[in-house]
Amino acid sequence: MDIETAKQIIYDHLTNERYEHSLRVAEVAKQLAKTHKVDTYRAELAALLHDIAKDQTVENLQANIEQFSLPSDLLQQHYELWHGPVGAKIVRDIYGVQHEDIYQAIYHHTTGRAQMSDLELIVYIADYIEPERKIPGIEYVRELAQNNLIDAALLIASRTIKYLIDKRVTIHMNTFEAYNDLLNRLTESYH
Ligand code: DGI
Ligand code: FE
Ligand code: FE
Repeated sequence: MDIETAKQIIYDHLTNERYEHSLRVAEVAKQLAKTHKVDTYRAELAALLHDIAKDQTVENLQANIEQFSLPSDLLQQHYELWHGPVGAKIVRDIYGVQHEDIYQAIYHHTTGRAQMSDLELIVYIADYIEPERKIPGIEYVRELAQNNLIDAALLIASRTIKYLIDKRVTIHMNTFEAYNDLLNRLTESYH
């Protein structure tokens, strides 16, 4: 799939606001991919498509989880965690994007997970640091992202966990596992 086709597809799936968010995430992802020597086409495509299912109603997402035979325990999780897995299936099974790493990057973009690839890290980070995100201290995360993807992702995972605790919502195991794994990878890299 070419980049222009992907833009048209998400334009058709998303509200204008979410479409603009996806374009910004894709720009950041492309830049990070270039800096960190990751395939820029795959990073841009995965980032453009990452929220493709975000504007579906909860009922639609639920129906898609069943139709695509996604793990049924997803339905026990917070509904915010549904659009990544559903989006990954739409991109692969409906639009025919067969790259496994793009599938994984879209699937896990909300929680992260252990052993994220560089492409997964880039989508996870770009989603958090895109220029319209106004989060206190975000400039520091943007700086880290230029130097070390693991360092930046670790900070994002820990901030997300704190934020979710303050909101008193349940936290997915992948969110914790992303944090633990990134911390281990970062400290190992100092040996
Ligand atoms: O789709 P976006 O808004 O661009 O961003 P996202 O997919 O990264 O995150 C959507 C929301 O999901 C965000 O408010 C944080 C939340 N989230 C991330 N990890 C968890 C989570 N919510 C719950 N309940 N549990 C998690 O582990
Ligand atoms: Fe998302
Ligand atoms: Fe997003």
